[in-house]
Amino acid sequence: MKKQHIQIGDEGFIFKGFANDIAETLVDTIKELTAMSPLRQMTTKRGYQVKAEMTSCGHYGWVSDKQGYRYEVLDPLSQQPWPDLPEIFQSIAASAAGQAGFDHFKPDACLINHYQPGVGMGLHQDKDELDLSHPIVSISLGVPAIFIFGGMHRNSEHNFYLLEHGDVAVWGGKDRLRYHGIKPLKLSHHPLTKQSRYNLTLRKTGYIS
Ligand code: MD6
Ligand code: FE
Repeated sequence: MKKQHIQIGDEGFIFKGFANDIAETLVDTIKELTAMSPLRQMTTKRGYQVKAEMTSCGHYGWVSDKQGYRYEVLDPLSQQPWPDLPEIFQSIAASAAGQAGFDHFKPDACLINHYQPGVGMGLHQDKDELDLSHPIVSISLGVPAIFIFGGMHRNSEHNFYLLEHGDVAVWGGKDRLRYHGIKPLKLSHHPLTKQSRYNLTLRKTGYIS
């Protein structure tokens, strides 16, 4: 049976339940990864705390501190390389990207976000990657969230979409730099994640590895 998908842009899609069959394995894998590179709250250049807890796996990890945003090959907490990108992350991401029309997607970075009730993420663009021809693949796990999908400017009109456990969003091409965010999480419960939500965003940084 072909799964339902929602088109959110010319080259942007939400594939409902795309990761349902492996969702429990993904959550277990996140727990293994965060035992190696723990979730932590980062700060921005201006000294604000990023509310969602974050960590990374893959060759590059996304880091924010007083120097700003960037990709780093070492986890600043341990000064060790980030954990390897699990094969199951790579394969689900490549298959979702393929469904969206982006063949041969080979991510080298995966940002893991963890949200508790009341925590969201403000409107932002994902533009720290060097090669913007690759899409971003985003996997939602646990408690549902409302995704805000805007345009090329912070104040462009925006739409709201529900991202539920197992949903996979993919966007790239002309939608790659659209502003987006997550509304503060409502109090809810999921058997695998309790009151929280995880989001995996898989990227190809375009940096030489
Ligand atoms: C989230 N996601 O879903 C936050 N960025 O928790 C993102 O910021 C995001 O879902 C780029 C592409 C897909 C995303
Ligand atoms: Fe983003």
